[in-house]
Amino acid sequence: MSDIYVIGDLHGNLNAYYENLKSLSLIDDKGKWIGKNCICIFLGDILADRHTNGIDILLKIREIKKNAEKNNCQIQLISGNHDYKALLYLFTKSEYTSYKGTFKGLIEFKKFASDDFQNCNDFDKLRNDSKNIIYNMKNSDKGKNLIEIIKTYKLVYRSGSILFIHTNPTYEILNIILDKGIDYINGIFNKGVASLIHEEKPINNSLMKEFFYISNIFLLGNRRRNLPNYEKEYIYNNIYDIGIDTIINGHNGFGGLVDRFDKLKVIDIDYSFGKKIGEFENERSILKIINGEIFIGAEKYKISK
Ligand SMILES: [Mn+2]
Repeated sequence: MSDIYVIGDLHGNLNAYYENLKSLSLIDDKGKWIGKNCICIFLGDILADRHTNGIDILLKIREIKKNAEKNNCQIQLISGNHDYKALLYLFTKSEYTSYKGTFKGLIEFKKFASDDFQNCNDFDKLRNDSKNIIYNMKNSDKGKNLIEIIKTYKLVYRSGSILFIHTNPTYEILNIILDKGIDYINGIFNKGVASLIHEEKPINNSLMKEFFYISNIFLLGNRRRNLPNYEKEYIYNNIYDIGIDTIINGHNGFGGLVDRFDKLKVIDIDYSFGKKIGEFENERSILKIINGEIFIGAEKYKISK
């Protein structure tokens, strides 16, 4: 089994990106990829979050991807609720946020806006320029690179017996994984994102209905707490029966082992939600799995099997 490195919620903070990757020895001081023979998973909440460098982070991830592949490493990118809201903001007319302060990062799409909006500091107003923003994204090198990496977002990733998702595992998320399977879910998500980006009116067809249905279960229907006891037995046992014994997520800010049910563990690696900026040693949202052993957080404390 390859070693696995996981980076939790970066909230659009480029410094947190550098510090987290450096502390896992995945990049050097210049940001160049130095990891070998591993899987590196970003757990989402990069775009449209509290800081305004999400686009830069995604472009960095696209850049390191090439060197990572040369070193026999895979980069996996999982969508958070904020990344998904960025897509809704740009490519649909639907409501995209109710908590304004936490979506500050949307303003960075100004990079692709027309001249009239270059001094705009209100992302609600900036949305009026979305036609130009999309046009300029599709017709600039930077924008094309951004679209390319956005199209690689997944909703869920599995490596061996470990499942990676953005939010805490709700009953609905685990049930749809049992029902549809991981490849199917990611397939719908990838096709849906591509359709949002590339088609003029992608909304009213069965693919898009299913895309929104599945995305909402993973990213908007979240209950920000652990599964209540009455929901655990059936769903955890069935998840364990398909070979999954560990679920790793970000999003909640619980930080650490949050649940253990028989042989199934749920681990949250978001240490910076709502309170910290994620730049400092004790705020890192990271986890590594070396030779099957799990080490979590800034102290890299080991979780017993
Ligand atoms: Mn989140």
